[in-house]
Amino acid sequence: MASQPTLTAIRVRAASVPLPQPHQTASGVIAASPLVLVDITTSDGVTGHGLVFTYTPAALKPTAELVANLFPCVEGDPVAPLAVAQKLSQRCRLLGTQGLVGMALAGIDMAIWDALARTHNTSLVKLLGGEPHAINSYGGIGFDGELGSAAAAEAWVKKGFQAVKAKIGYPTVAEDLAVIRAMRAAVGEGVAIMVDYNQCLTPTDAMERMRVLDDEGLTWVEEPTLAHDYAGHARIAASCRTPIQSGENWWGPLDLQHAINARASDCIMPDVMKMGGVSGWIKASALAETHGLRVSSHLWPEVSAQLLCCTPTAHWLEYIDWWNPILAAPLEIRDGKAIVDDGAGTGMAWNEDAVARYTM
Ligand code: SMN
Ligand code: MG
Repeated sequence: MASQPTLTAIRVRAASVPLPQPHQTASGVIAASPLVLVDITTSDGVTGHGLVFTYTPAALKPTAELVANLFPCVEGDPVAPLAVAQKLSQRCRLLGTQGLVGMALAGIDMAIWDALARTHNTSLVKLLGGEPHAINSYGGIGFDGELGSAAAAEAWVKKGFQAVKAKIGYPTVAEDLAVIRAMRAAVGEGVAIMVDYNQCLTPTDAMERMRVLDDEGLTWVEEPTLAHDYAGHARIAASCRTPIQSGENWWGPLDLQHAINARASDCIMPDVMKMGGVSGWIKASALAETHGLRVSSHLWPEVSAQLLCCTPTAHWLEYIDWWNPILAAPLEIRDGKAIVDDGAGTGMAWNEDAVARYTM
């Protein structure tokens, strides 16, 4: 048997990529994406890529440094991402694996899975034993008011999308309702509409608002209250017919298990970074299957599309194009579906000329 390649070097860069328009949520505005680009090279000369999104520039350089500082723990180890994830999580037991540490670990995990797939000259989906296929995707809409949200919804549908998701959490539920109805009027009955509160309500406020929104035919209502208030989410979910969606802020499969135990969410949308990279997603996907929970994705459309191909209860892909400026081959969407092709790796590789412009 040929000897297994090993992890030989890492390159970590910090970049800030401006959004085409600032993305406003009920819990803050994002005007640029602070990104840590992780490149891990193997003894075969293959380089795998991972991407960490730190939400705020304040966390960018510290996260980049964490990635660089953690790599020596696994330098020289085989290109075996599950084994590396296990080793790193054990090494970080006293420190903890949430927050910036978890994000840094996920960047390393994504890069090693990418390297492994590239070593075998195959895609992540084929490496995992899945079959590439098109994935239904939705377009995101910011906190853009009645007119802005309706116009944005119409624009997504004109591009072929069959689902849209808007930020809500306006001062009154009447305004939330007006935004939802304006979008519905713009896109018609056949298009799925989701809404996202980004954790801005108390459970009681959310239950009150859901009494008003429950007849709007929403596909889901996302994070109505604090992401880690599983009991609060469970009370809201039990009080309404509209499915409650959550998951983008859960740290690893254990948070998912806690959410499942509490019946916090009717469907789930892990974030491949906060869930612990590709290794974390695989475990979350198995838990979701055994509990009959539909799985959608959060950000990272390239790698998430491939992972959804391997997720038995796959639901919707969240499509964003924010990171396209630095990607060599951004995800392609046709008729509202993400096209998962036969390209090697996770689908994330850099457009180096562009990276040079945005690196800090
Ligand atoms: C979100 C994504 C990225 C930045 C802020 C908020 C979000 C979503 O909650 O669901 O897309
Ligand atoms: Mg969200």
